[in-house]
Amino acid sequence: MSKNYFLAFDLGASSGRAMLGILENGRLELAEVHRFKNQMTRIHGSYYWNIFNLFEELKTGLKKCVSELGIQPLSVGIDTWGVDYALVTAGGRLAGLPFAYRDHRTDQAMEQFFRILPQKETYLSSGIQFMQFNTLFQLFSSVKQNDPELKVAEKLLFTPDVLNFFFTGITKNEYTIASTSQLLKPGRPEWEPKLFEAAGIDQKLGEEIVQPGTVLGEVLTEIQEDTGCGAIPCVAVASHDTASAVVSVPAEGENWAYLSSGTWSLLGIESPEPLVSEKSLEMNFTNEGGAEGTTRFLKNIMGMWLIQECKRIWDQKKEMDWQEIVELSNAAEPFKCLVNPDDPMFLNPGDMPEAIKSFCKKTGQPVPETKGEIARCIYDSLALKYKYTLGQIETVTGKKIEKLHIIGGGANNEMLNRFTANAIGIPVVAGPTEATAIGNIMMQAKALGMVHSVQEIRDVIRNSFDVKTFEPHSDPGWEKAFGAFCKMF
Ligand code: LFR
Repeated sequence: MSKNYFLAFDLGASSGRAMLGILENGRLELAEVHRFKNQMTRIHGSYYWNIFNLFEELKTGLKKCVSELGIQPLSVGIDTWGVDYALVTAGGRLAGLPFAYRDHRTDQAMEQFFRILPQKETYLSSGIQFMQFNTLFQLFSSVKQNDPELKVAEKLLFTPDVLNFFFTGITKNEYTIASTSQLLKPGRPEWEPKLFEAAGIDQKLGEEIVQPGTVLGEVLTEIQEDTGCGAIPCVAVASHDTASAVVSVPAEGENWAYLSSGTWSLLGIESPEPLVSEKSLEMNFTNEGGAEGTTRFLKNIMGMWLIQECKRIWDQKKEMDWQEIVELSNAAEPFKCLVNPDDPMFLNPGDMPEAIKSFCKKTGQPVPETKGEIARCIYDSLALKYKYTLGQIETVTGKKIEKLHIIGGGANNEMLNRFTANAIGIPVVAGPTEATAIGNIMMQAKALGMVHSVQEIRDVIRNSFDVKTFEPHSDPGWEKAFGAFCKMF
C-alpha cells in the first residue's frame, strides 16, 4: 500500500498547527508542518479572535506542505476549540470580529437567561454543562446588548465552520462543534427551537448539521492559487478539538475514561447515549456530540490554563521553561494549600498568581508565596479535581472506572501523571500527546474510505504511537488532602 497524506489544521486557544499525517499499512506517522501562536486580541476592553489571521496561518501551513515538503495532501480538515462563532451576512461576509469565549460580556448572562427559561429546563433540553461562555449565552448577551450584527446575520457558523467556509464557500454546521453551543437537543444533531426562542434569536441562523467525516467539498480556486494545492477535498472532521481527541484515545474494552489535557482538562467517558438526569444536572456534566453518534459525557475542568497564565505573568519578569516550573513545584511542600480550579474567579483574572493567592487567603489557607508553591498548589488541586470528577462519573453510571487515558499536550507532564495516578488509585495511560491532530487526520481517512470505524481508527493509533503507563502508589497524603478538597464544594 502506498503512503497516504492528510493535512490537519488543529487550532487551540493558545497555538495552532498544521500537522501532516502519513498513513501506510495501518500505521500513522505525524510531521509538524507549521506552528503558530494564537491569542485573544483585546480591543476597548472586549476580547476577540483574529479569525482572518488564523485563516492566513492555515494557508501558510498548506503552502509549506506543498512547496517545502513537495506533498499534495489527499484532503484537509480543521478542528478548533468550542463554543465560539461568527455571524455571516447574506453577502457571505462576517458581521464583526468573533468574540473570544473569555470575554466578560457573559459574566451575568446565565442568571438573566434562567429568568426566561429555568435552569433545569435549559439543561434537560440541551444536556450541556453550564458555562457562561456557551454560544447560547453569548448570543443571548448580544441580544441584550442590541448588537447591530444580529440584524444583518443570516447564518451562525462556529469557528471551524467559518474556516471551512473560507476554504470551500460551503456553509454547514458540523455536529460535534455545534453540540458545544447548548443549542442542540441532547445527543441529537437537531436544533432545539425552545433554546433559540429563549435567547431571542432566529432559529434560521442554524445551518444544516453534518456528521463528522463528511466531505464538504473541494477547496476554492483562490485557495489553490494561494497555496499551490490541487482541487482537494476539505473534510468536516470531528471539528471540536475535544471530539477529535476522543476519537484517538488508544483504548480497548470497557470501563475506561479519558482526560483530554490541554488549556482545558476534559474528563469523561464515551457513552452510547446522552446521560441527562437530575443527577447530571446537579453535577453539571455535559453531553457533547461525538463521532459515530456517541456522546461525550464529560466535565470541563479549568486545566492547564491556571498554570499557563501563571507562566505568562512570570515570563514578564524573566522567561521560564516548563521543566523549571515542574521542578520547582516537585520540590515544594505538597498539599500546603488547595484551590477549586473551576472557581469562576480563575476564568480570566488577568493576574493568575494573585488570583491563586487571594483564593487561598479567602478560604483561610496558608497563602502560597513562591512560584514553586503556587505551581504545586495548582497541580495538587488538578489531580484532586480529577479524582472528584471520576467519582461523579462512577455515581452517574454505576460503573467502576478501571483506567484513565490522558491524551493531549498535558500528557507530557510526568509529574502530574504520577500525582493523578496516586490520587485516583487506578492506572493512568499517557499518550498520544498529539491526540487532536491524530483524530482530525483519521476522520479524514475515514471520510475518504481508508478506515471504516472509530474502532479501526483506534487500532491504527495503538499500532502507531507509544503510551506510558503510570501505576498508582498508595499514599495516605492524597486521601487526607482529598478530604480537605471536598469541603470546598
Ligand atoms: C478545549 C475546548 C473545550 C471547550 C473549551 C472552550 O480546547 O474546546 O472542550 O469547552 O475549549 O471552547
